[in-house]
Amino acid sequence: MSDDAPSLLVATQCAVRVLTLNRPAALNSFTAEMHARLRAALDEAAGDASVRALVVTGTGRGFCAGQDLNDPAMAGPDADVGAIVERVYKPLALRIRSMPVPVVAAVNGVAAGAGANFALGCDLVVAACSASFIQAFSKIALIPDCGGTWLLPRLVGRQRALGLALTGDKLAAEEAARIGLIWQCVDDAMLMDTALVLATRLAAMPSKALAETRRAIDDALGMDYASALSMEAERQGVLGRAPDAREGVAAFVAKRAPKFSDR
Ligand code: T3D
Repeated sequence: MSDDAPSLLVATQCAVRVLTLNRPAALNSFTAEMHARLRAALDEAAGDASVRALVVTGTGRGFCAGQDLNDPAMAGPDADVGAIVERVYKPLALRIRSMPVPVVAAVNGVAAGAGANFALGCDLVVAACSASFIQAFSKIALIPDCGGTWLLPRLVGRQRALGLALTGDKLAAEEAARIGLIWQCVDDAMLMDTALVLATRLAAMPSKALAETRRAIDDALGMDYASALSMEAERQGVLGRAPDAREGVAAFVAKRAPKFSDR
């Protein structure tokens, strides 16, 4: 691969935007430059009404190995790691979580450090059977970032979160699916087809309601039962008055496919 190859590839298939991390020689680890491209591409997709689902994946044998430990701007001896996490990893995690459309991670190979948590922060994670997840932070004397401390215990419970984070052991995709860390593990050859079929299906669904579902589930995790029920009533009220809900009901009654447009 030439040094001039873009570190992020952007493609569109119907209503699905596919973002591919493209630094395979370094297992698609994050440089400042790749962060900037990814951020711009996510912002652009969020603002483009024709985009109704997103797939993120990587080229080569890795999905993403987290921070590029050779990037002097971000991992050199003088790097302020806390400031970097605040400046790039926190906004990345929040951007994914606030996308107006569903985000599917198609994990094609090893996902380590912030690369693992970037994937786990997506709405649905589909991984190739040969892929793996590594909370590599403890091996370089750091804690999980890019949302790892929040995501891991919520996805797999405190004991498994600590097991993964303290040991930094590699977790095979099949086991990740078995314990509920990810949505699905598929044959390597089926990864992109599976992710694209899933994303295309989600793209035809009511985007606004899907994004509100994500927000409600995340918010409910911090609420008591009664508060969650009140939150559901309030937000259902807003969605119920929106055009997509009217279209959904009208399509059901008319026995036709709905055409959703809210975003
Ligand atoms: O600024 C900050 O630091 C704050 C942000 C922190 C967030 C983080 O993500 S911290 C965690 C950083 N990531 C890691 O610690 C993972 C480092 N990589 C690995 O442990 C291993 O590469 C893997 C377990 C992921 C894969 O192992 P393996 O044996 O399959 O591949 P490999 O031979 O180690 O790597 C292949 C190439 O990718 C190799 O380059 P080479 O020798 O062929 O020229 C290797 O150096 C390169 N590579 C892999 N990971 C990184 C990397 N280069 C730079 N940065 C990496 N993170």
